[in-house]
Amino acid sequence: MGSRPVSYLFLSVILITQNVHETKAGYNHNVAFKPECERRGDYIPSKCVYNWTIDYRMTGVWYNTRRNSGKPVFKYDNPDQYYYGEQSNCTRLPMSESDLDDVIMTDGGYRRVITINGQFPGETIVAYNGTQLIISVTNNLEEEGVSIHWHGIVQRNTPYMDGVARISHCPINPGETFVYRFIAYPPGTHWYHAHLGSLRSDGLHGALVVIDPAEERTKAKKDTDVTMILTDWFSQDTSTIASNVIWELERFAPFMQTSPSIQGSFREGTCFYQTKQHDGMDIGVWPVQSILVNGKGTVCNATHGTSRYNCNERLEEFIVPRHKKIRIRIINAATQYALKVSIDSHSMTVESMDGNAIQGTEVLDYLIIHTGERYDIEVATDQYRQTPMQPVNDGYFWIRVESLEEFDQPNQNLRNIITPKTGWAVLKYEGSPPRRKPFTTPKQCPLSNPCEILNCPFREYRPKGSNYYTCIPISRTRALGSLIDRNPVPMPTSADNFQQIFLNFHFSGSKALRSSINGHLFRFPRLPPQLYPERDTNYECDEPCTGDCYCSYTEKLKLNNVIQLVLINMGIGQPGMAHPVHVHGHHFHVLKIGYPQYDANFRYLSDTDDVVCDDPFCSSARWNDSTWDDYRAWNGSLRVIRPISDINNTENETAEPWIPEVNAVDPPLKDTVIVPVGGYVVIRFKADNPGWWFVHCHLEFHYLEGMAMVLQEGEPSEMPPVPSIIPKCEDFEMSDKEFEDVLKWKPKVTIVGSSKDKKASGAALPHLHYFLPPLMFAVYVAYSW
Ligand SMILES: *[C@@H]1O[C@H](CO)[C@@H](O)[C@H](O)[C@H]1NC(C)=O
Ligand SMILES: *[C@@H]1O[C@H](CO)[C@@H](O)[C@H](O)[C@H]1NC(C)=O
Ligand SMILES: *[C@@H]1O[C@H](CO)[C@@H](O)[C@H](O)[C@H]1NC(C)=O
Ligand SMILES: *[C@@H]1O[C@H](CO)[C@@H](O)[C@H](O)[C@H]1NC(C)=O
Ligand SMILES: *[C@@H]1O[C@H](CO)[C@@H](O)[C@H](O)[C@H]1NC(C)=O
Ligand SMILES: *[C@@H]1O[C@H](CO)[C@@H](O)[C@H](O)[C@H]1NC(C)=O
Ligand SMILES: *[C@@H]1O[C@H](CO)[C@@H](O)[C@H](O)[C@H]1NC(C)=O
Ligand SMILES: *[C@@H]1O[C@H](CO)[C@@H](O)[C@H](O)[C@H]1NC(C)=O
Ligand SMILES: [Cu+2]
Repeated sequence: MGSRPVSYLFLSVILITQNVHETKAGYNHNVAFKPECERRGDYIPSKCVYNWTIDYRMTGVWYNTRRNSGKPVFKYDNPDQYYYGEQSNCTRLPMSESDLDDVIMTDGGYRRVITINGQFPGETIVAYNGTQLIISVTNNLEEEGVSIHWHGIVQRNTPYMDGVARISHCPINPGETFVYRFIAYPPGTHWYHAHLGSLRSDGLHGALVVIDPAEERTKAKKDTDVTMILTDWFSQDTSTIASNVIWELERFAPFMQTSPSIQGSFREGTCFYQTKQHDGMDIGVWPVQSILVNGKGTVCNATHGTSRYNCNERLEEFIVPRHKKIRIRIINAATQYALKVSIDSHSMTVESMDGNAIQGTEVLDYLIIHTGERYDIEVATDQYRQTPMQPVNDGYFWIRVESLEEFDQPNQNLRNIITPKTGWAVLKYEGSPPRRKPFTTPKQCPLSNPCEILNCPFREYRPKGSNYYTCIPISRTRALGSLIDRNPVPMPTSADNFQQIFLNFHFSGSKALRSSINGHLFRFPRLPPQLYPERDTNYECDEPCTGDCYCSYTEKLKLNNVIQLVLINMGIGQPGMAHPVHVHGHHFHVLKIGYPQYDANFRYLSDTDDVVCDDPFCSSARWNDSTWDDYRAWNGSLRVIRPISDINNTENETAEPWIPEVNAVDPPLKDTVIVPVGGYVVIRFKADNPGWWFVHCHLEFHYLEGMAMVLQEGEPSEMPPVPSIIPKCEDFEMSDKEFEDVLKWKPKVTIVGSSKDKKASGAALPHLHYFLPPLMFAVYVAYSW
């Protein structure tokens, strides 16, 4: 690889349909964020309106919505040139780079995606805290129901707007429009995604940024503030993959080690062994084809430098000013893979997690982000290196997004080291020469200065080659003081208002190991409980359940109780997987993360000693030390009384219970947290948001299989009333008697000329257009060619 200018790599940042819709800024990630509804002076807009249509599109196709035609794009005689197929006379014509900006390229392959107003990912919503968002969603799909969940929004007073189809409301049927209306709260980097089946992984997702207006007046506001949505990508629909996974067809995953041009069919002799992460535990069920950044990626090795016919090289490029502190809002929207993010030559400081500010003192080299999570990072753009490969002023750097894959299975000793799947994007300093590819190399982590990695799904990394690492658990970060002032850690004042529930996210079952919580595979209730609060809509669970129940697993929370959930990941069925657990309706405090026992190489050895299981699947569990059940034991202020240096002093243990590594003073707030294999996470929140809230593993295949449950917060009488006009979805059946009556009906015999009938028919003709709200008309975005 020489240093010749790489002219084919022209990466434009002007994105699809930026100017097609006047009411919004579009998916514009390269400017400092401005809310859609601008405020003037101190005026904060009370409402922002969005108008969405959900549609199918193909990747790699250039659409002309005015002419209702699509033109596939492809390479042909020159690996640096894309062409499109002109269907009127079946010829191919070269495409300009700016034309290509209107194409959803993903990794260069062709497949169906689900889009919002023709875009993937959907537009970024930016709103001020406290603003009312009105988002009209028209389902223009042929056969799938739709619902949109606003991940990070707590939906106070509006639990039926939470968008979990079959829990919070009914699926939006094809052709229907549902107008979501809720308050943009709390501030932070959030996102939205489909929450029925697997449409989220087929493209239905985007960023939702809530800005605290107070922040705008402080130096917390950045000149450059961009979103970076990460996802793993496959050449097939997620529902196809999900049904294949159930039959263990992943062994013959069709696109292993192949380019997108030979995808789509099972190939004899291609066998995928589920890959392993550092602790020896499983990662994704299905091999990932590529990793996308803001919808762009490649199946090839982008750092390799050679252009090939099957390599898409239109990667995402972030153009940033020099000598500034910029903010990148990272969202992992992946189906299944945790992703490790780094920027060559740069370190990063984490500002917030799931939208909640932390004391930004941790300078990191790598950030591991699990699906569902968000991290805001600050990056100083002051790195210049003069090397043969990186001439001065050549401000191009690789952003690397890697899977955690380290081993594959044939080698049981975990010695078969594999290259992780990698996605690439480019950080480009303003004023750098055009059309360059970065020449930067990955980070070096010498023993004298080991690399810091935030949020490992295990305790520690063993050195690799000459590189050394330190894992920082998120429980070691501390919430910003002002955030704790607004959201103090709820403290129980008596045993009566403290509810502690152990929830085991794991695989269980006597026939086959399936995704479950406490041994329960989730089955959606007959009707959305939120819409039928007084009816028992659940499929009842057999209790005790020892690993095989298939039911609408629900735990009741008493209103205003302090809720402590102990999320565990234990029992037979190992090797397991770390599960990113998302709790709807709340941001919770992370009090403690407990890890299992590891061997000298930090491979999983056995489950934690802190928790005792009552059955082999660990469908019910408790603390080993029963004094930990005492609500006072978790009073974090005791941590201050007994310093770390006094850890071995047990003299006053009973009088002053103390649990190692608990932070109940200023723990971080999150809404999604990773539960390590063999370990646990203690989270706490106050049950002050009545509603039915979904709790689930955010890995798509696990949630689809049953790793989900419902928290019923408050009694039905304590729930906010549901608007009577909200659409309902009920089972339907006619009795024999009712059907007999149906058959008895006969059309009325009309006597022609009867004045009475004329009058009746006139009255029966309503003016239809009065009844059709304007929203019922599907919106088609007009692209300009
Ligand atoms: C949505 O767009 C359609 C067509 O552009 C328009 O008629 C309708 O009023 C819009 N609805 C809202 C809520 O903005
Ligand atoms: C085919 O149609 C396109 C678009 O109308 C036109 O630009 C091109 O010249 C045509 N090619 C031939 C060979 O007719
Ligand atoms: C955000 O808006 C809510 C009301 O919706 C308000 O209670 C809160 O104080 C606002 N600011 C912050 C920083 O939470
Ligand atoms: C990409 O290619 C370079 C150069 O051959 C190699 O060093 C690197 O390991 C490759 N990366 C991946 C993820 O395959
Ligand atoms: C927690 O500890 C603090 C400091 O010792 C004390 O003031 C407070 O009363 C304790 N709370 C409970 C519920 O025990
Ligand atoms: C409970 O804790 C004790 C002391 O640490 C330990 O010896 C024992 O193995 C633990 N029990 C379980 C079931 O882990
Ligand atoms: C506590 O005891 C353990 C085992 O005896 C020892 O390794 C450790 O250094 C002690 N810690 C402190 C802070 O004294
Ligand atoms: C134990 O508690 C007593 C009474 O609060 C106190 O005087 C003593 O110093 C404590 N001992 C230790 C080792 O903390
Ligand atoms: Cu999971």
